[in-house]
Amino acid sequence: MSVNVRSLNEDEYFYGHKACAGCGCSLAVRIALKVLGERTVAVLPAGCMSAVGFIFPQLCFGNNALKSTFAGAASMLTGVQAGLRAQGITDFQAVAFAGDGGTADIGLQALSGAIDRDDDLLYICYDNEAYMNTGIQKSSLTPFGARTTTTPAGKNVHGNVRPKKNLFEIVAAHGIAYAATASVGYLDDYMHKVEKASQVRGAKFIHVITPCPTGWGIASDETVEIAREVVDCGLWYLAEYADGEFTLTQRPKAFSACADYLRKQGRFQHLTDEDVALIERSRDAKWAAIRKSYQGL
Ligand SMILES: Cc1ncc(C[n+]2csc(CCOP(=O)(O)OP(=O)(O)O)c2C)c(N)n1
Ligand code: SF4
Ligand SMILES: [Mg+2]
Repeated sequence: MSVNVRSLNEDEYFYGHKACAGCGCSLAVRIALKVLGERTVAVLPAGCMSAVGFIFPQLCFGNNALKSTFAGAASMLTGVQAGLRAQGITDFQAVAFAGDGGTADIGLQALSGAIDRDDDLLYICYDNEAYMNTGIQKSSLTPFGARTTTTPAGKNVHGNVRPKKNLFEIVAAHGIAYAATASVGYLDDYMHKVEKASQVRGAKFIHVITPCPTGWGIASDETVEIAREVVDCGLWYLAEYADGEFTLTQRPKAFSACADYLRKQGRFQHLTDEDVALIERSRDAKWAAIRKSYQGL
């Protein structure tokens, strides 16, 4: 039987950390570790989750955990799991928790190498859509129109002018054993995917959307609601890739309005109606492509 809220491990492995109230990223780390269990070795590169988790002497992991260089989460995890196996230890899970900057930008080469070697590891990218730990700078997973400290909103330029990188499809294009997208707004789906990944041998990747109240300009009790809305309005989608096929794990019947999702967040307050219409058109184009190549509709 697959894991659910009732069967989820009651033990905590990520607690007492210093994340902001309502941090969606800490929820993703906490829940994944509850699914993976105590015999998990976690690697976290520079980023909010390592910054809030490794504050000596208040270390916050109940399982083994290491901090890596910003670029090197995947390669350190390769070494960790190979080292354990060399000692004859096989009853463990190896997982990385890396941010969008640490994954889609500086860590992409190490991740690509680990997938290419089909190393037996799970790489979870928690995506808060900017370099939050260093003060909200744009990454390649920052969405179009978002205001960050490096993509300010003014009269002529309305925040980020580039679209969000298609990281899930880039990872899948490696022919990886298992990859999935998820959202902390749909925790059952996320838990199920973490569990599924833990049962697959080889390289696995999960890209989970994790709102950041501080960087997104939302209240700390809106995290889960916003993480649901981004899926419901079609700006994020829940899917899997395995055996060479893409599958949707949630079939949206009708999208809610993108404007409702965007206007709730401080980082999108400057958007004009034309900007919102442009975002909706690019959502529709993305979904036209999804409908052509994904199963499950
Ligand atoms: C080589 C290197 N460059 C820059 C930094 C500074 N740095 C630490 S965390 C961070 C931002 C990380 O962003 P992301 O990966 O999205 O994680 P988040 O902070 O959002 O959780 C940066 C730029 C660093 N530690 N190492
Ligand atoms: S800045 Fe954002 S991602 Fe970082 S700890 Fe705070 S809420 Fe979490
Ligand atoms: Mg980030």
